[in-house]
Amino acid sequence: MQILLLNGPNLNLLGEREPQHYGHDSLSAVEKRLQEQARALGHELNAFQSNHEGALIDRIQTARKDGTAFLLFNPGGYTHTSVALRDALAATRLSFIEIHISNVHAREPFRRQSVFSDLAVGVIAGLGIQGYELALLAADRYLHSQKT
Ligand code: CA2
Repeated sequence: MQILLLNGPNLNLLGEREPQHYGHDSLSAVEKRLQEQARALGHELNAFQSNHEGALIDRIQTARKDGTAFLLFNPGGYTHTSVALRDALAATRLSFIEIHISNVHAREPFRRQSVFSDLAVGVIAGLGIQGYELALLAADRYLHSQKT
């Protein structure tokens, strides 16, 4: 099945700065690894990152029509603010897992609030880059459970 890995603003900087929060891997290394892992599970994974809210909304709307069955989504800083992205997810009714590399609950109080979590199948936070891999495994199980 088709899975979309969507990353929001500043995640293109992965591996370049703030390794104490976000680790040492680059985004392209994470995307490549996840694509290989998805292929091994019999899925195809497409990856998209943008620093722009509208571009992320457009990609979510396209996902509805292009056969995407599941979304792995790290909304970055939009996690805490973007009603427009939330509306796009609600409108397209795509199933998704919300991913945070850092433990948003152990940082500034404003990071504890997400506008997405109540719509998500699940939320992973604080497990580093590994969170993406765990989310993919959970998505695989979810997709299999939906088939039966
Ligand atoms: O922990 C996460 O994955 C976040 O979604 C990352 C966002 C932050 O605003 C959220 O509260 C939690 C920030 C992404 C910034 O990514 C960077 C990566 C490397 C260097 C600098 C920023």
